[in-house]
Amino acid sequence: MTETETRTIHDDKQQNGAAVAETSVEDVFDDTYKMKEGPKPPRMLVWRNIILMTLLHLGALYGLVLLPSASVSTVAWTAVCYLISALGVTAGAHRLWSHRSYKASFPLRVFLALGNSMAFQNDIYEWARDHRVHHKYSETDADPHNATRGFFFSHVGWLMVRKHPDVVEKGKKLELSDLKADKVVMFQRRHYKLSVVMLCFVVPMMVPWYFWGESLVLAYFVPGLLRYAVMLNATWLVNSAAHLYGNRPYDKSINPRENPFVAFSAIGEGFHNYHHTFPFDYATSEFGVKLNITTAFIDLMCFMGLATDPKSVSKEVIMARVKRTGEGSHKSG
Ligand code: ST9
Ligand code: ZN
Ligand code: ZN
Repeated sequence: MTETETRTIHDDKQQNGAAVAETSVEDVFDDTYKMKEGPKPPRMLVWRNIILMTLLHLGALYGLVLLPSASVSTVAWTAVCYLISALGVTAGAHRLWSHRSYKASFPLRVFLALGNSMAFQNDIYEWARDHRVHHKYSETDADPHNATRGFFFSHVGWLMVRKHPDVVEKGKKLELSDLKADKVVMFQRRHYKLSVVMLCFVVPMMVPWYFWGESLVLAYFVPGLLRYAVMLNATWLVNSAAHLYGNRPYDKSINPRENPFVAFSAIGEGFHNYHHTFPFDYATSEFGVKLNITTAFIDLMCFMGLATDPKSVSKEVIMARVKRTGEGSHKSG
């Protein structure tokens, strides 16, 4: 980002009445990092994760077989669980805690932390630490899901091996004091395992059984395992597909791309060339709520007074960037 762009964004915020200092979040690409020369460290498989991921996906397949026999209420409940857990990642761990792209009140942070435990994608602190290091050292050894290592590694393979030492080395130097100071984040980290058991598995299973008499087996496999596995894969597609397939209207020098299918399944997180170019924009896109339920949700929270100070980028700054570094595929809507 040029100095003029930074200043324009800052001016925009002041015009919008947002009394926030320029973000200190370390989510901007650091081109001074150079990967170490010589042979790469050996790949160390983590068999526990490989086995658990395989079992989860087999369970999800069985959930798919059971799906036609689920009641309408159970299908609707599965969608509700998908939405709440997805928001805990998109509006919570990602746009709020990783990028600080808006401010959230205490009740909203509690809701997002509960949704985040329902999503079972590591606690908010760990998720945001890995995500900041992903933006700062994108597509290098210090990126936890470095997409230059291929689709499978960036999708799920990175969760089945020990991290590259540079991820840990660079991650330890990140500024994370904002996360440590957030009581909701640290409370969720302290009670993470119990919160996951309750919110990712027990609650999704017990509600259909208790309230409308669904069988416990179906309620475990459909709103539980199937919903969890689909949501995980929708998230992972941002790291894999949206780093490999799609247009690059904002910056052709980086891998992340605009991918409408990923945007749809990840409730607004597939506009990835825009997002890596302007990581502090609360909408992660210049097109507002289009294919972007998360932006609609944050707008609603702002309307209700539960969120404030959404940061966005002016059209002039976007268009200047499109002209300067885009590949010529920019569309106006
Ligand atoms: C999951 C995460 O699925 C998904 C994240 C996706 C991110 C997507 C981003 C895209 C944009 C947003 C889009 C959202 C869309 C949502 C759509 C919703 C529909 N910095 O990790 P360990 C240190 S999780 C600094 O064990 P190993 C640290 O001291 C799924 N330090 O490393 C740490 O200790 P602690 C369920 C770091 O041994 C220690 O090292 N979970 C950093 O190499 C050890 O850390 C799983 O599958 C860092 N970045 O093991 C298992 N990293 O944490 C998850 C580490 O106590 N993971 N340190 O401070 C694991 O089992 C392991 O992490 C491992 C690596 C085996 C992968
Ligand atoms: Zn990315
Ligand atoms: Zn991000």
